[in-house]
Amino acid sequence: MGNPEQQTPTAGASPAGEVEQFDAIVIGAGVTGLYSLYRLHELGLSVRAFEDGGGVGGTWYWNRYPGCRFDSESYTYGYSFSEELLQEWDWKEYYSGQPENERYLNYVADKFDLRRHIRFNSRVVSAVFDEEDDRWQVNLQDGHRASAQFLITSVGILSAGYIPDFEGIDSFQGPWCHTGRWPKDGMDLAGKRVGVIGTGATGVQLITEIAKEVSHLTVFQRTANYCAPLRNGPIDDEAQRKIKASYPEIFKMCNESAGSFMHKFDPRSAMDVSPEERLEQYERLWKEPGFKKWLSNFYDVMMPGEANEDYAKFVREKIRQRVNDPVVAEMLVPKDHMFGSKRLPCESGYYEVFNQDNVLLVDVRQAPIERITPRGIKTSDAEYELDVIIFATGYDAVTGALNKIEIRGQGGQTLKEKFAGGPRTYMGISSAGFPNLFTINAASVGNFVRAAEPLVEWVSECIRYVRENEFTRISATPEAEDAWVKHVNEDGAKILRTQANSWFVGANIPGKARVLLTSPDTAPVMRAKRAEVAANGYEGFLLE
Ligand code: NA7
Repeated sequence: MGNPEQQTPTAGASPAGEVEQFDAIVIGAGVTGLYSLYRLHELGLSVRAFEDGGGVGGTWYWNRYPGCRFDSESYTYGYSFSEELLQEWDWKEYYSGQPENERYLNYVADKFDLRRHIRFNSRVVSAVFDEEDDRWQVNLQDGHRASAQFLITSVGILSAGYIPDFEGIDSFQGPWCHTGRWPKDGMDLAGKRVGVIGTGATGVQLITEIAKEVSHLTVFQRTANYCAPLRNGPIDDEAQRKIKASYPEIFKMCNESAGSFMHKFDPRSAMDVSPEERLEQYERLWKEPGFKKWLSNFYDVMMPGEANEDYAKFVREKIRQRVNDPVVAEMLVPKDHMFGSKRLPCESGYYEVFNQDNVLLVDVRQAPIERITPRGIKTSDAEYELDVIIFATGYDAVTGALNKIEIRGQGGQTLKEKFAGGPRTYMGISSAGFPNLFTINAASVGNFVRAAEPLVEWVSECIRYVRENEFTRISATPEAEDAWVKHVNEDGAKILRTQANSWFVGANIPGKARVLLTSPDTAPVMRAKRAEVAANGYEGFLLE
């Protein structure tokens, strides 16, 4: 499916052949791109963002599929940099849906007058570092060209959609799309026989919503997930007032937690209390909304080991209780990976969908998809006739969006070649041989905006330092990069996120190196490391 909004580019239409000159170029106008624009503009730099989409929002622009919403608390997900913005914006639901999230990011763009610095419908195809004048030459698909000293890739961690290379995909006679490119005008699913491939966080949200309108739904599941009730609801006026009065405390809590969420682990081990007390806590937290069920639980529930398996058993039982047919229930119960080793989807009635007469669950681990046919999907067992196919098959995470751009650094090497065995960066931000490039999308951890905001602030501060001290180049030293890669590999191996084959480690993409794609550190540790690096005159960076 193509771009839902094909318009002519807005800002920066320049005469043919002219190369626009800026201090900094930002690729992407999503959450990090918008804030990067804001900060760099505040510093007095001339900045331009190039955005592939027809509007701002990134993830919240493209993911228009039914059911798409936050599963972090809305009021922890907004920007914190402007008190005025915090007080002006009313989140309507505890876990806000895509339309409102897109509206919020548009509101931010308008409030801070960012739109005039963004050129929409502008796909960057290559960026080449000019070693003569220490500037990035950026080329767009439509032939537009621009140059800047600094290049910031705010291209998102989950933006390069992945559709498995199924044979016959183009022979299918009905409409099909990937959830991350849901058409702006929607898909007509009412009364249709719809097939969904994928049961990750996206599939779980989508399936629950579309099961209400389709005539028949076939869900192709390869791996069952541990899903837990989201328990969303509207924010009433009194709660709104309380939230607005508590932002300092809310953000303080987020800043102190490992993943920047407003939840704090119980410092006790699950195994140090009696089975009754353990179960009482599991049950009490299960009734709570969102991620609290595990992020406020005994700390070792989210670490490989006995407590983790104990909690997994509890969640499996919760799933069994909600599905009428015991055979289907067993198919939905995850048994092949640790609780929390994959991203945990939140749901609002997902399991009950499988009690509907018009819903069929197909196990494609046991009988894999062989091909897409003109009439539907053929597994090794049967052919399923469908009117519409939806791919909720995930993303080529973190490096995928970077690799779509030909980024050439010193000596003509490309970032794609350099990252072939996994990302080679210093703190996710900078890569040796790619001066003045900030791979901001490769450095976020946890609750996205909470992690992105301090990161963008650090990068802007770094750029200010470089300019004030009249350096023309900054890049990671090969030694700092080697040490960081070693840290990611060694310490990453111990954490829950590397234990299963998921996008966290690139294992969802055939042929992609299996490496932790983000930092193994908690958000507070990451911020402290970056602060120390800056305080030591950008230790680990080569300033020329
Ligand atoms: P995910 O979590 O990567 O899920 C993708 C799903 O697609 C998952 O169930 C996969 O099964 C399935 N998949 C992928 N390839 C195939 C093939 N070839 N056959 C059958 N099934 C397949 O992506 P999401 O979009 O759901 O979520 C991404 C993030 O967005 C999420 O973590 C949140 O942070 C928000 P598998 O599990 O690999 O067996």
